[in-house]
Amino acid sequence: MVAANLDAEAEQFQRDGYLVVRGLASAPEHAALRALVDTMLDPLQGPVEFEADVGYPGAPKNRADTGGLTPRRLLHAYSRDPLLRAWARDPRVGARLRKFFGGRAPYVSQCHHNCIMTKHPGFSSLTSWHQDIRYWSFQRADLISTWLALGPERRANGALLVIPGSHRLEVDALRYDQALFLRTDLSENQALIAQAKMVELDAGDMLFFHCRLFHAAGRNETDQLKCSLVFSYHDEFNRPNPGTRSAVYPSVAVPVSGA
Ligand SMILES: O=C(O)CCC(=O)C(=O)O
Repeated sequence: MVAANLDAEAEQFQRDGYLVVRGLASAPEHAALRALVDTMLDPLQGPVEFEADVGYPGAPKNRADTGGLTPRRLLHAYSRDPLLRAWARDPRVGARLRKFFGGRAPYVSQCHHNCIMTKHPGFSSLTSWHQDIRYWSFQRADLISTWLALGPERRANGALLVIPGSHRLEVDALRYDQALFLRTDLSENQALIAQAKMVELDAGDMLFFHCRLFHAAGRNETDQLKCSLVFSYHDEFNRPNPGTRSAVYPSVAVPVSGA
């Protein structure tokens, strides 16, 4: 029964480049994670990427500007706490990743994403259209990220937008800007972006998405913090290229049974 569901999920993932598993974390599980994250936000525990650091549209320009020290990502989630490590290596996640990787064993990267994404009321910036692989360096552009919602994610608080199937596109280099975001002034990019879908999540829902999937997100216009736990995975035969930032910390094997 579980295997049949995983097959169907894998088929959908391969086709669309993303998949949402509803209620993967139970209410006590996501409540415990959210309570843990709250302790990391007050007092703020580093390392942290601040809104002023991202340089995204709407972000304060400097840390000294109003809102500049608004946390955007609590970095190094894996090494922060045993509960976060357990989630990165949860067998329910691992079993799916192995399916999506065609039977190859998944490893969690400590170099990429590996963070708690926060979007605070007041000073959150939007993220333009991009593929996560743009700054990563692996033998193959075939990684998968997981995004566990720790509260509701809707348009109003900056839910993710994705372009289904875009992980299979070959996009000419001229269609990106210097920071490797899709140029929105080009009609062919506008036609692609017009296919976007919003990924609405509730606490405990997990989004799996491919590193070549184009995605974007808006600001948090509500008065409530949004936060999500995000890890990235590669398979046992897809290693980070030596000497790159993708190889700085070792990846960790993920158990795949017990899903
Ligand atoms: O929440 C957001 O603004 C999107 C973040 C994102 O796409 C990323 O960090 O790759």
